[in-house]
Amino acid sequence: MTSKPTLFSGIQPSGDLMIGNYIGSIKNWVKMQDDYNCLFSLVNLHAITVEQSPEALKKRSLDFVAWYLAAGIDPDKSTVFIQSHVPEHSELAWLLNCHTYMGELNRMTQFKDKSAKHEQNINVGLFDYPALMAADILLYQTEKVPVGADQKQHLELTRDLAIRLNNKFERELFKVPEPFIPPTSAGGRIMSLQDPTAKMSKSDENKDNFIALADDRKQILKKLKKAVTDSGSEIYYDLENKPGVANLLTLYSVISDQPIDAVVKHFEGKMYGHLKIELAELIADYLEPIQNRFTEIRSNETELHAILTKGADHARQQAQPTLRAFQEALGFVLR
Ligand code: ATP
Ligand code: LTN
Repeated sequence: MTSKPTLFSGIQPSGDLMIGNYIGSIKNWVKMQDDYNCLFSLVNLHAITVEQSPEALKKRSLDFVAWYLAAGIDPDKSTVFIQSHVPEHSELAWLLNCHTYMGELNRMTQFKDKSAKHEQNINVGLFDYPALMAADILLYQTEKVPVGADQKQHLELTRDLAIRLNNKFERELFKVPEPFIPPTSAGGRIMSLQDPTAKMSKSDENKDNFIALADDRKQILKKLKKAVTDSGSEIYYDLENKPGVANLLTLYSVISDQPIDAVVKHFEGKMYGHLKIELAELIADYLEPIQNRFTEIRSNETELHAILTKGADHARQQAQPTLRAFQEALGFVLR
């Protein structure tokens, strides 16, 4: 067994993986890979809380795993797996359901947002999404969870559940996990290109709102040229009054690995148009090698399946002791 602390994170195979997902989470996964016992999951049980086309879901699942690897996740260091391959996630989710209050789930803003967006399909899974997410995390005695700012509330619920159950059963059933969320100025919340007051989302119907990891140079330039900026013409960082420009500066800063101040200085006396064009080139140059690796990795499905099988076996091994200990605490007769 490893002595490194455990880190867990996941992404739903919905929509087109985009730059916000990369900056808010995957980029940090890669950085933290050496210091933690990492598990990175493709959370398909979460994805079906909104309607998915089965063929698209299947293709996209392998695409996303290939993007993880292309971005720098090393399957020899980290456990990469598909959530549904490890049935312990669903099992623990049920046990947690019986300790999660309706009132707690009712307060979740993601549930409110998604119910408004999918009025015809407000299913029980969508409501219960955070209990499954808590199961993902608690199953592995996770200490760190690198995610974007939109997941903060779900992580607080996960922590509350861990504390509640440890107290109730008077033993340390679960580690209480810490979120790892970059500040907004460092990419914790990348905003939509057309509406910089809303979060960038990979399932957005309007693809002009996000830069997909698969977008080519021409598409990136077109999307950025169309990006909504703010009144005035001076380039400086003001999240409240100039959210559009602040978002572009944040993207520039994170991708070029320079502090925002240096980026603002670089654009002193220049126009919004300069910022957009330079940013497009920067992102296209950054994504190009990742896209090339993606194409290569994605072309070998046998290898992808082998990585996922090994990942699922490894994850199951790590999950079982925690699940059994909780079943024991609940008074289940163990087999
Ligand atoms: P969907 O639109 O399908 O709900 P999403 O784009 O919100 O998807 P998720 O699968 O929910 O993506 O999240 C994957 C990871 O990306 C999470 O860690 C999430 O916090 C992060 N993330 C999502 N959107 C952003 C964003 N705009 N800025 C920074 N991080 C983000
Ligand atoms: N809800 C997350 C995806 C997710 C997740 C997790 C993230 C599901 N389970 C466990 C971190 C840890 C989202 O990004 N929407």
